[in-house]
Amino acid sequence: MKILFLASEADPFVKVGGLGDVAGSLPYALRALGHDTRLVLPFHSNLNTSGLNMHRETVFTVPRNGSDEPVQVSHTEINGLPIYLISGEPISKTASVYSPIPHVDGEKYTFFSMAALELARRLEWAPDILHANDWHTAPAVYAMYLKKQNGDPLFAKTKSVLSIHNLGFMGAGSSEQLAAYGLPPVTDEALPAWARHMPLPLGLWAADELVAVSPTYAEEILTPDFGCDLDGFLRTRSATVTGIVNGIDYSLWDPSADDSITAKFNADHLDARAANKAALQKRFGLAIDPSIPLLAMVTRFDPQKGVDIALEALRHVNDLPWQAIFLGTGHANLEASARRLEADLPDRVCAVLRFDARLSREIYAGADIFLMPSRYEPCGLAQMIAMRYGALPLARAVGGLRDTIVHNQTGFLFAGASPHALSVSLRSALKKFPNAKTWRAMQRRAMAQDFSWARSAGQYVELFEALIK
Ligand code: NHF
Repeated sequence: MKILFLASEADPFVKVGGLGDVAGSLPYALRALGHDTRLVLPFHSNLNTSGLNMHRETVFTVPRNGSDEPVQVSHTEINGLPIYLISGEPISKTASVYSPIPHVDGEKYTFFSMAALELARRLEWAPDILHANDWHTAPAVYAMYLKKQNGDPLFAKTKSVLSIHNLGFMGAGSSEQLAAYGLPPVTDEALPAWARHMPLPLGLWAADELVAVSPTYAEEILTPDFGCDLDGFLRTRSATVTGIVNGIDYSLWDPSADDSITAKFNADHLDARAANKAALQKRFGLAIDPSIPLLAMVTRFDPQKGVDIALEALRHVNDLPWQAIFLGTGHANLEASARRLEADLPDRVCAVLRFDARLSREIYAGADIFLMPSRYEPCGLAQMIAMRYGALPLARAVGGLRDTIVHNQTGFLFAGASPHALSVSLRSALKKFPNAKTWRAMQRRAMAQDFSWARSAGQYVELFEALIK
């Protein structure tokens, strides 16, 4: 199959969130399964292209409000995967992948989406599958739908798939930009009126298949609690909604080969893991004691992630022995709450308020329990990494967390997004911790899970094949 894969960000060029991990892995995994996958990204000036051989592929224009908007395309290759980087005025305007100004991103990603489709034409490369991701590339799905309606032969056989990594971000405020590139509102009343001219809803409306990044998230978005007011519309499309859990890159996340950690280890040599915990305790001025459970949270400090829930819950279990490290940055009020807990419990809590990829690895390798009390979690990657490194996740049973963690087997799940629910679950996990035999058995089971990309790419391929049949 020929698969045109569009994304706003991809590792190793740039990674802002989980989408960067996905777009930095899935296209390679699809290619490894024998499919002609090609990745298209916007060429932001802050992209890391060091060591890559880049060459100018082509230049062309896309129509915008009666004039022509110039597009330049560069080409490179990583591990055999062709990658096209799109430049042009709307993209060079900002150095960063996402701007806080809605219409700036609306302009950029509508331009990018239109340019990516036009690129396929210039390459005379008719894709079997157009695979878009989130709101940024959803306009391509809608634009292709319109092109097909107008009898465009290039896309006559192309099917579109839109992956939903986060339904909450829809690209609001881009209506004028969509119109400028010739994308009118839809009139279908199945879509709520406010959504008829917004990038993500248009993509959800036009795509042949919708993929949520976990089976549970696929169910959740059909409900009022998680549907962001599109649940009614999504229920009308429920036959075309599936869930496929993301993977993690096993070569990048491997505790037996990770140079960032103090002591490498694997499931057969878990003893060696203790040195990582001791190193963390020492570095952060905590009592160096293997018998005290070390809790950790590595996250964006965002209400979605439930940092506030974790901070409050720890106060509820203050009668038990534990230590905790928080790593991440984000909302100022959440950072301040973390600082307060650290000030109140200085000998057991450490708040490291920065982005630190290396330290995150040391934490995965040394922590005993990894907290993820997310309010919603489409898939979640950190719990899979934690399991791979033998840190047992303690997470809310939501979205991908529910699909990847087996309660009391590979981690701990609890139901409500509240400090009380978390503290009850944490209390029972902390009680289990002194039983080294059971704990180790859980760690081994967690480490043995298969979260490889090969597995999810296989599921995507099955879906693509069914679509084009
Ligand atoms: O893993 C990549 C990521 C997910 O749960 C995560 C999220 C955003 O919130 O699919 O997208």
